[in-house]
Amino acid sequence: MDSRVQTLRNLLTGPRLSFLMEAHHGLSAKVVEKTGFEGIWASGLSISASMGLRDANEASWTQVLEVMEFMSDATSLPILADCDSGYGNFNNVRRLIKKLCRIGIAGACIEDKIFPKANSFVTSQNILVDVDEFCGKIKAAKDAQTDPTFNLVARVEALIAGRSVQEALDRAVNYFHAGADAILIHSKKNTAEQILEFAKQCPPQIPLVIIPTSYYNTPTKQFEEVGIKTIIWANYNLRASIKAMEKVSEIIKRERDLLKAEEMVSPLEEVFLLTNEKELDLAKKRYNDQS
Ligand code: SPV
Ligand code: MG
Repeated sequence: MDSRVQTLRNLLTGPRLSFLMEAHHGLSAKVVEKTGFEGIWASGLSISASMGLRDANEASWTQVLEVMEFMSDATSLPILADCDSGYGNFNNVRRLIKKLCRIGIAGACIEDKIFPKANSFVTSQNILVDVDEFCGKIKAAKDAQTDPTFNLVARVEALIAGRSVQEALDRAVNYFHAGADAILIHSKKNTAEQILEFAKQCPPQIPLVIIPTSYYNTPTKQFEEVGIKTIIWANYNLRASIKAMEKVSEIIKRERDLLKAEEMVSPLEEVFLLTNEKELDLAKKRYNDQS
């Protein structure tokens, strides 16, 4: 059993509030670990955007998993993989979960929308799948996992699709009974009212996960008070990197030299530290490498 799987289980279901920070490639995964976070959200939006693609299943699932494998190799943290709607039906989900277990991913999140998915913030057309069909996908995922503690998070998109809190609760309870280890309740409202109402009414044995991107102005304490277990900071490293790249590109373009840009970027030593160049040096000596 991979200990990262158990670590993620503890984060999702343990007694205290936990946080997963977004990463979208090996390097950002390393930065998240260095910062001191305990777990990583492998964001579908961020991975596809970093490929220059839309968050609409334009990248194939094997392309996405290739990135996740680099992330898994790059860090010792547990990774919760954003797997959109599972890249197809129950059968695609089975293959997906087996592969995720093989590449050291600690958990998968699947959402109750159709394939191909649309990003919850981009479109007003969020088409939900039937509850029974999604429960079938959850069961298929749990039957397929090769690690007994692999974590399956079922994401409820009912509020995103404009349905009631009651429908979201019904879906959450059904998904939990189908075998989900935790429920991610998502909302695109700019206040947390619906999420807090949902959390108060949800049976306490269901571990809840949220992504407060649109209601970012809510103090974390309020989520803690209603018993939410995990908060995902979903796309902040992607957005931070866009802003940083824009700024440095603009300055270099304008100045036609590097003087002002130098203080805006990490020193090269930091790159070598993150990729652990030192280890390669030592290994070359140990193995009498002549190249
Ligand atoms: C992601 O990070 O890809 C997510 C979160 O699924 S959201 O973009 O808010 O849908
Ligand atoms: Mg996503």
